Amino acid sequence: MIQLIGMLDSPYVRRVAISLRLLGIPFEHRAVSVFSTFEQFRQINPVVKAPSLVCDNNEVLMDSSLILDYAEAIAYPRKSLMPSNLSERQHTLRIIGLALAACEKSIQIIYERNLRPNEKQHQPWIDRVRGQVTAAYAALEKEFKSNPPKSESPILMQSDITSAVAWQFTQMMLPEIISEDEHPTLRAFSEKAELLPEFLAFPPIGPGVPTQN
Ligand SMILES: N[C@@H](CCC(=O)N[C@@H](CS)C(=O)NCC(=O)O)C(=O)O
Repeated sequence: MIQLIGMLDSPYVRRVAISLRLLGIPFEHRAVSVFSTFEQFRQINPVVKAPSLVCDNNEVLMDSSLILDYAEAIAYPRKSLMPSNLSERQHTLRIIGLALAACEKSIQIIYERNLRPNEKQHQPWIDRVRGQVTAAYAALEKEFKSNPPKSESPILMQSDITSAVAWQFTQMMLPEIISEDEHPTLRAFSEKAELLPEFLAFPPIGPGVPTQN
């Protein structure tokens, strides 16, 4: 059985876990941390990137979007979380790109704060990244507002999963950066998504990023 390696407090690991479940692909989740169990992770993937996916023939994949590309191929033609229509797919890719940028920039702030000593923090860089997180969520809110997901529908697409996971992650880790009140559509969507069985099955739990300060 394929193995998903990484902690669920990583939005990348969590989007893959939820997607695999929604695609109906059986897998074993191994909660190995890139920080607290670095050596154990290195034995599985010397590059130490979460998520990693150990395939049935022991080949190791990394990067959530590439893993999801592989997962889509396994599930094809039975199921897909991506639209096949070109213009819908274009829009879906835009939403996923915004949500992934929001994750990446949130994580850069967390790493800067936690992994570098106080005296080595560079405020102009933090301010720049903060502006990028804010811009990504402002654009996502605008997209969700103008094209709200059909919340009654149980069919979640990859853009929905990644947006909900990203929002939850930033709210959990950097609540002071993105105001819930300024993102009512995303907030409401995230609240609904987090109640779905596929989200509840993979709660965002983990040791977080150790702090040097
Ligand atoms: N673009 C990658 C980002 C993955 C990523 O940065 N994961 C973090 C955990 S949230 C990680 O592996 N951190 C350890 C490191 O980069 O050294 C993806 O989509 O999977």
